Amino acid sequence: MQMKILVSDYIYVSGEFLKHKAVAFSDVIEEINSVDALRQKYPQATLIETAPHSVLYPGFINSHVHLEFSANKTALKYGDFMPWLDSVIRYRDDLVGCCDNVMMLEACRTMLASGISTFGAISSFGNELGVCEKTPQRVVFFNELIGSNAMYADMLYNDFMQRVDSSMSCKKTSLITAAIAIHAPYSVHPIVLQKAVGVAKKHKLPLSAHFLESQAEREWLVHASGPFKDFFEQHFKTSTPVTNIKEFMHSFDTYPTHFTHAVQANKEELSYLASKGHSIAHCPRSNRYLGCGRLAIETLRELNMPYTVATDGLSSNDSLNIFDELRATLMLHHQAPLAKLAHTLMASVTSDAADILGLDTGRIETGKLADFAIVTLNEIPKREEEIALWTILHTQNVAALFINGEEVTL
Ligand code: MCF
Ligand code: FE
Repeated sequence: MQMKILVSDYIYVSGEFLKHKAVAFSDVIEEINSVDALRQKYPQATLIETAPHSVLYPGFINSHVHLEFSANKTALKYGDFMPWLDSVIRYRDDLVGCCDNVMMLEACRTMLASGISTFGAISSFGNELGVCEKTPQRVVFFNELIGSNAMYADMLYNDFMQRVDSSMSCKKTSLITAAIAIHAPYSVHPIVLQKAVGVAKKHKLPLSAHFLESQAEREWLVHASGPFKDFFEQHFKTSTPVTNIKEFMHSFDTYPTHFTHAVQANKEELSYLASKGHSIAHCPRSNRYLGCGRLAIETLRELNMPYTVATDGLSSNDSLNIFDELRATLMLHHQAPLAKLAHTLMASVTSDAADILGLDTGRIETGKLADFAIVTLNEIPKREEEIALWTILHTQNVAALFINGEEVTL
């Protein structure tokens, strides 16, 4: 593959911004050095110079998105979790039914434009596999297991396993990694849950689960009461939860899992999850729009627990732009030191996300896959310790994106 050399004012390496350096790469990163040294060593390489005030980042990773809900604009009710869930039950078939490939490819395009080179697609039907094969991005394809009724558990599990198999047999060039998503503690029967965790473990697939998203979920799992009681009585003719918080957490004891939301998890629970090597997907706009509250990222910090920032789907958001999400994160956590949080957030969508999902991207480092997002700032930042902050505040879309060493049309 043709070697290329990318030059930009700053390169984001190990959480710092290196000045006067360039990167030589094919489909993987060969070397980071001065442009002169690289030109001498790789005389045949194509030189790509970025605009003034540009910062070279690894391609961004959006760890959690529901593409199949991309048709939602006003159908789903925002403001409170249970009315939202009721509206999902009411409109899900319509929304998923009218969400065609054109619409989902448009959703992928929005993500590309904001610099997302990899996303985690949570799929409950498998309909979006074709789109995920087509899009230039890398996709961690999370096949969702859902179903709390033991009577249908086998049927749902078989359907789930067929979807897992399909995503495992994609061509290597489609850049798809098969993965497993457990929907939530209230909606998955513990027996099939355990089988699915076993599959993830056996094939070393990334594993994720929505967990303690709303106060209503907590009340249901702890006291078998609250708004979920009516919900289950009305839709599923049952009034007892299939599991409890401890049992659910223990199901993942032996395999590091990416838990989405965890807004209503207390310190003891977060500490337990951290002790088992788990991580959190933080979706601040989704949490705000569904009335779920604010994740205590200060507790995650205390526990040294890694987290990603992710958009969730258009089922609970207004855009899939990663910079919109990062700005919202800065606003929601108003008590956190601003520039320092901006730094943590850039790691949450690059190196931390890659480590959590087991990807060989997310870092500009020799040997890593050559995925780059180029951000062009309005001017050279007056203080270098604020580059991450100005990146988040001033960027809507990236200037260019490279995946596997190839520039992608935005
Ligand atoms: O993450 C948000 C809110 N929490 C839970 N689920 C979903 C979200 N966006 C879409 N979903 C999907 C979920 O994957 O909605 C369905 C599942 O397929 C809800 S259960 C009928
Ligand atoms: Fe979600």
